[in-house]
Amino acid sequence: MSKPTTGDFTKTPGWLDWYTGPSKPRFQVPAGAVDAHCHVFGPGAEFPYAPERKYTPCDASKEQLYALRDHLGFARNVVVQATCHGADNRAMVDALVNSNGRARGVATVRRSVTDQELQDMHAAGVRGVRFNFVKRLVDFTPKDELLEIANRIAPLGWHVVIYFEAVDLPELWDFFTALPTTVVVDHMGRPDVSKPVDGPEFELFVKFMRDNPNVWSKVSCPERLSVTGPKALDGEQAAYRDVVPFARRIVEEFPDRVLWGTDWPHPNLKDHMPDDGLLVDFIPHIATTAELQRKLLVDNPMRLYWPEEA
Ligand code: 0GY
Repeated sequence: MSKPTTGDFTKTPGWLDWYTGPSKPRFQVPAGAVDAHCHVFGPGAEFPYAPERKYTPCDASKEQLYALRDHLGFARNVVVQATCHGADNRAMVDALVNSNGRARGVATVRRSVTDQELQDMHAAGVRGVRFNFVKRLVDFTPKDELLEIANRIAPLGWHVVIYFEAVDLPELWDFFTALPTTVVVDHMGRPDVSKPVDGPEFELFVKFMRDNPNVWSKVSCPERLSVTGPKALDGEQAAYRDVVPFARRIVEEFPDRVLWGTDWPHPNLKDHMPDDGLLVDFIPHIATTAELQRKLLVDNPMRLYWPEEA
């Protein structure tokens, strides 16, 4: 793949560029697999980063994303609006309309969005909005504004993607359970994987999914959650092995409500940048049968993002 550039902006100090030479995964994903969580950044010279952003990334273009898709053996992408673009969805929408129908998107909108803008985004392939509660990434948005947005996008058949840290789930519970749409949680609600998989914190997340059949989870981002890191101990064990029990538990208990994504180009990683091929090789450790793999990578994302073809 080509090298990352910086466009007209200065990257956040210490910013890690995405991995330019991802390995070819040993795990072959099923035909029609969807990378259901990835981003584009800029390029900044064409699609400027938002003034209110909390970080300035390296550029990560649609061409680079689609080259990675092909390299890893995936068929489609779900491009999620990244916080560095705020509520300016142009880079994400541009990626969708230049994907030959092989990408759908998740936008960030404010209360001021017009019905026509929502219709236009729908025509481009947007199928959801993202509500972000991670304080290092975004400023606070009032819950009444978010609920108003959720009620406006519900008739379009869109869903809400929520991003939050595990410790904040109790406080956010009532708001989440009041949402009128399918709700997709990013990265399993960011569990602290140094705590037990059957401890109270993760049990609460499992209960959240169990009690609310409209809640789905992305079992993504082991590289973000792992303490043990990418190094496998021996041939038998996965990279990011401390995340395996958490993701596997969710896949096995909720096989019809899980999604997987690379999270390319991996914003805000401080210690290491993952080899995307290695991330794909993580999948059979958390979805251990061909049936679970097909649901995770094909059936579920198709039902949510391309229901007309599912
Ligand atoms: C992710 C995670 C992060 C960032 C964003 O939109 C974003 O800036 O999502 C993060 O820093 O944890 O899903 O890409």
